[in-house]
Amino acid sequence: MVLRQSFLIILAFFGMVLCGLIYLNTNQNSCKPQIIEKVITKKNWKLKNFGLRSPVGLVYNQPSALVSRTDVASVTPWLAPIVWEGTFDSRVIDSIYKQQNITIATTVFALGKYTRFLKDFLESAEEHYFVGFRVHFYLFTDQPEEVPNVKLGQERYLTVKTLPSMNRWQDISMSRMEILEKLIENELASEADYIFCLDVDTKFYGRWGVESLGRLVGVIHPWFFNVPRFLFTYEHRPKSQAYIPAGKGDFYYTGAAFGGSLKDVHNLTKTCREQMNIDTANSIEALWHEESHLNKYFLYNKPSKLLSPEYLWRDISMSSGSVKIIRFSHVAKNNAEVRPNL
Ligand code: 48C
Repeated sequence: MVLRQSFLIILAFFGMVLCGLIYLNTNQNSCKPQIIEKVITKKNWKLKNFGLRSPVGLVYNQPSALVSRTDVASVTPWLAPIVWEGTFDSRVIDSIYKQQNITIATTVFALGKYTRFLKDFLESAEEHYFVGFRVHFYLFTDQPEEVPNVKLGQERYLTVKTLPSMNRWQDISMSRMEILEKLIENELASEADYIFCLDVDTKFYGRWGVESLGRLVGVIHPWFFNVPRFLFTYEHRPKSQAYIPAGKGDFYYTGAAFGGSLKDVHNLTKTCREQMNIDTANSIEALWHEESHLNKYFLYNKPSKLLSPEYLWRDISMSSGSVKIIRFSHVAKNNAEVRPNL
């Protein structure tokens, strides 16, 4: 009797093991296509990893491990460079990136009366913005007929995309995140290596070059680079997805210029769009719209490179001690006159 029982127990055990193996095998097989499919469909927005190859024949001054600018910080606590004039050698960095066949996509939005800024933006970009490198401008506007005819140099491209007009300037500004997210998803995967998203009521006055390239790039806001963070205009209402608690925050980044690799900027724009949708559903709009969400994102997803306010100044007429060169600046405008009235 005992012998019979033990035989049955052993039989049942091996039966379960066999079933388990069959189950695993079939499920594993059914899992496998999903895993493989995920890998195949996952877009390959990898940054081309060229490294920092430097040409043999390049002649330049000896760099110093001891001497640098003492009036500004050139690295963050998480060891991201902060780019200021005098912290890089443009010849060295150009020679490094010249060897890489890169394309920088650049988006700019000009709806309503903001089309008036396009001529200066594009003409000054031709003079100062990634000069000598391949740049593809993507210009979004509700009035394609108002796009000025600006002569672009070699390897410089402009694609105009038409958008419906919007009544609130806040909506125009915020809608950029979703449009950028979809542009990267649908068009840029094979077209570009880096992307920068810039305000159009701006003008270039000095070099903006490959020293600005990086995985995830934030620009320090010109009004807040030299003040304590309790003065930063973060969103401090916990109800908003852009909420940053009092006493928290690294820098105040501008929403008028940001960029990086396609993969990172896609994640940034997607996250900001999702957060803004949640706020809308909760009937709240962050204090400074997508800029508030950008600052929340950069607090928890630290930029790998920061650009000093040289890269987005407040107004060309006002300079400041540590800002030795103004490369790109908002232009003076009458907001009431130029923005759509509600
Ligand atoms: O294209 C427009 N039209 C508008 O009426 C308002 C904003 N915009 C776009 O959004 C421009 O590209 C602006 O640069 C950007 C939002 N930024 C500003 O309005 C100010 N620089 C704060």
